[in-house]
Amino acid sequence: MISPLKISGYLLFLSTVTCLVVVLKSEAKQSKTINVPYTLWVYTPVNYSKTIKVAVPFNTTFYDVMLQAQLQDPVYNFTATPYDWGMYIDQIAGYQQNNEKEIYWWIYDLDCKPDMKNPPDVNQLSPVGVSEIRVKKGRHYLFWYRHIENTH
Ligand code: B12
Repeated sequence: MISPLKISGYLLFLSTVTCLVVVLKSEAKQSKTINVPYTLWVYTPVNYSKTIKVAVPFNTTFYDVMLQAQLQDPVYNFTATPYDWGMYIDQIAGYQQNNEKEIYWWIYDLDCKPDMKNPPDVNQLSPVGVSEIRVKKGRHYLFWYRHIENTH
């Protein structure tokens, strides 16, 4: 006959092990590294295109991807201004936004590689800025320097 004390001891041990497994699993998921494809396009029609892959932990912000990208390749150098919404990107690769001509940097969150023959539309614009985008496996991020028309 097993004593009730022993049973509760076993149960306590089992629940501790289960908790430990759950914690370890979630930590492993968090520390998982993903390769994030980040593309630059300039003008419409696009006359400059470049893609880089940046290795970052899952769920990192896209702003952190940008910081990492500019360390890997100086073409990805950018300037940003802080607002309540996070960081606003006003220049990448030497292309400064132009208020007069209404040309800005637009961020697209895509489920496949951007294709110049079938460019993304307004529905594929990210609803949030770079500080709020959490990068996910399988997503492609495009920053397109283009006119405001059909975007906002
Ligand atoms: C005008 C405007 C723009 C202009 C900004 C022109 C400029 N900077 O000179 C344009 C059309 C270029 C633009 C772009 C974007 N915008 Co905008 N924009 C607005 C809008 C309609 C009004 C802002 C404003 O003038 N406020 C009044 C002034 C006095 O206050 P302000 O603080 O000085 O305003 C500045 C900031 O808001 C900044 N700004 C504008 N948009 C964004 C977006 C982000 C993420 C940040 C950090 C700053 C920022 O530019 C404004 C003018 O200098 C708001 C909607 C709203 N109701 O606020 C959306 C809004 C702020 N934009 C939004 C978004 C998502 C974007 C984009 C990220 C869209 C995209 N997918 O590319 C891009 C920014 C990309 C980048 N380069 O970082 C969202 C932000 C939501 C969020 N949680 O992040 C808003 C709230 C619209 C919405 N979806 O409801 N935007």
